[in-house]
Amino acid sequence: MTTTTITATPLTGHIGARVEGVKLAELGDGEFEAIQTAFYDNGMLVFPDQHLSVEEHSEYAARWGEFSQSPFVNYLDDHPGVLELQNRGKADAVTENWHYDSTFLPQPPSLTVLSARKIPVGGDTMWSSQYHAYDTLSDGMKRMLEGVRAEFAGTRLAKRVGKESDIPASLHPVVRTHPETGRKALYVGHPGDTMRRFEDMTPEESLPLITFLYEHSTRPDRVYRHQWTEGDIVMWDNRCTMHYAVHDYGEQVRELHRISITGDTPR
Ligand SMILES: O=C(O)CCC(=O)C(=O)O
Ligand SMILES: [Fe+2]
Repeated sequence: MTTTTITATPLTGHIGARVEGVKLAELGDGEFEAIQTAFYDNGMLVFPDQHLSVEEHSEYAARWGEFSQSPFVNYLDDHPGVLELQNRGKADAVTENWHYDSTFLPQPPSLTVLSARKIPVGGDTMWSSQYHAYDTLSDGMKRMLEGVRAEFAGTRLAKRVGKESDIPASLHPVVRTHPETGRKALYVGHPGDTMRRFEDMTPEESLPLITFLYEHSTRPDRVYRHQWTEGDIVMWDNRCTMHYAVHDYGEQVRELHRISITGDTPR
C-alpha cells in the first residue's frame, strides 16, 4: 500500500491549486486518485519543481487518456501528441486571448498538461473558472441559456495557416455539464471569432449577448494568473476553465511542451 503525503493548496477563491508532496515521474495509483480529486475540485493544478523529461511528461499525461491531435499544429517528430510551444512573436500569438482550446472540433480536448522548459521574464498564463462564471449569472439568464447552442469556429488558427476559406466549426451548448463533476460551466468564445453566433440566429443578433458572456467569463474575481518557473507542470480542465497566454516577453525564449487529451462531445 502506498501512503501519500500529497497536499493541494488553493491558489485563489475560485480556481486553481498548488500540488506538493508528489513526484509525477514516480507516481503511485493512490497518488493519481488524489490528483484526480484535486483536479476536479479546482479546475487547474500547478505542480512545482517536476522537471519532467518528454517521456515522463508523456507517461503522466497518458494516465488521463488518449493524446489529441489538432489539425493545425505540428507535433515533435518522435513524440506524437507532444507540441512544442515557442515564442512566435506577439503579432502571431494566437493564444493571447481568452479561450477554450479547439472548440471548433466536435470533441474538443478534455484537458491539457503543460511542462515549462524555458521561461522568460514575463510570459504568465491566466485561467478563469467557468463554473464560477455560470454560477454568478442571474436565474433569468441561466433560464434563457438553457438548451441554447452556438457555432464555435477555428478562425484564428485557420487564418494562421492560410485556410480562411475553409474554417472548421462545430455547434456546442453554451452551458455545458462537466461529465465527471456534474457541474455546469459557461461555454463561450471570442465574439465573432471563435464563437460566431447562436444556433438559428444571425451574428448581428448574437454578438451583443456573446460579448456580455465573454466579458463576464473572464472577470478578475474568477481568474488565477500563473507566473511560471522552469520545471513546473500545469494542467487545466478544458471543460470548465478558459485561459489566456500573456505576451509581454518580446523576443525572449519561452518554451513549453504541451499534451492535450481527447475529450467527449460537450453536452
Ligand atoms: O503558452 C501558454 O501558456 C498556453 C498557450 C495555450 O493557450 C495553449 O497551450 O493552449
Ligand atoms: Fe490554449
